[in-house]
Amino acid sequence: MKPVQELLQGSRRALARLITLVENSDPRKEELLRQLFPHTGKAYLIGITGPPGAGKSSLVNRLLGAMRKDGFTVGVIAVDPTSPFTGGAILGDRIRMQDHALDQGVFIRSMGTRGSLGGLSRATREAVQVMDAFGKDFIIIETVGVGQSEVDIVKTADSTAVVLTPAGGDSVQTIKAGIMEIGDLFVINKFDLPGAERTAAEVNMMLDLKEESGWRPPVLPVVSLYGEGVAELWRALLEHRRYLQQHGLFEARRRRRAEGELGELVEFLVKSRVWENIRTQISLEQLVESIALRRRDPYSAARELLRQIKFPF
Ligand SMILES: Nc1nc2c(ncn2[C@@H]2O[C@H](COP(=O)(O)OP(=O)(O)O)[C@@H](O)[C@H]2O)c(=O)[nH]1
Ligand SMILES: [Mg+2]
Repeated sequence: MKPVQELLQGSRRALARLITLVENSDPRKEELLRQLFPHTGKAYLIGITGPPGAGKSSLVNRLLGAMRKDGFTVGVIAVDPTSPFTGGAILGDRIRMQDHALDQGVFIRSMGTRGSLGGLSRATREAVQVMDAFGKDFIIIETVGVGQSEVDIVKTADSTAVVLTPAGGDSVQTIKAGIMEIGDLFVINKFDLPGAERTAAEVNMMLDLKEESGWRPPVLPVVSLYGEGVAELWRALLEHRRYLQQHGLFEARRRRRAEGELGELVEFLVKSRVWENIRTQISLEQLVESIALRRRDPYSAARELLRQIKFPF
């Protein structure tokens, strides 16, 4: 197919078009991704996560500067699952990262729940594949670290930086549950604000309490507003990459990612096939009614539905 050839030859227009295509679950998507697959697996994935307003986009903007100075090409996917209408968030990301709007070595894409039928994490992963095939050296995934699906998204990254801020004394305590586990690096952004030292100390304390497992995540003070600490963050990311490679952990992470991808796809295909069948062939109304009226239990109803479905795929 033509867009694939164009993409592989470096067309940014084809890149944009193909991402839109996968995002909209176009019928041609599967075939396109299949064609791209042999060209993927080269890009290094960096996850940037943290609460809304922590300064993730501002940080990515600065990080892009450091990465470009070293000559790397970068793709950015800014995911905002918090709102179905991502206009505002997209605008925010665009404004924060506008330093690189005209840079041919940078490609920025925003994604929200609206455009991604059937799972934001799958849509993100597929957009990553397109950017990877295009030839980006690094791909940054910025996502709000609030729910399970967002955490799942950054779990697929090679290195993940959790961005925290000094705002409020209890911020670290309240968010630690989901995202403390996934941080390979911790950024205390807005280090210009009061309480920053204390937040950093708290995070360090929490990390010290964790069992040693080789890599001790660094806690890095950053002021994205002025670019302070960004060079150190970039260095720490490269150091983490080196650590993964030297300890054979890089392959392990990729294997875990492949396992997750496969599981996700199996579930997705089964689920969509099942509902496709149910919707087109079986009248659900009566069954629903009989469960609601307590004439029938949902387990046996579900089994009856599944017995009528045509497999295989
Ligand atoms: N004081 C201060 N404000 C910052 C810093 N970094 C970002 N901000 C501000 O925090 C707000 C949210 O930033 P944004 O990058 O959009 O956060 P995101 O939602 O995590 O992507 C913006 O008003 C930024 O200007 C910083 O280092 N210090
Ligand atoms: Mg943002």
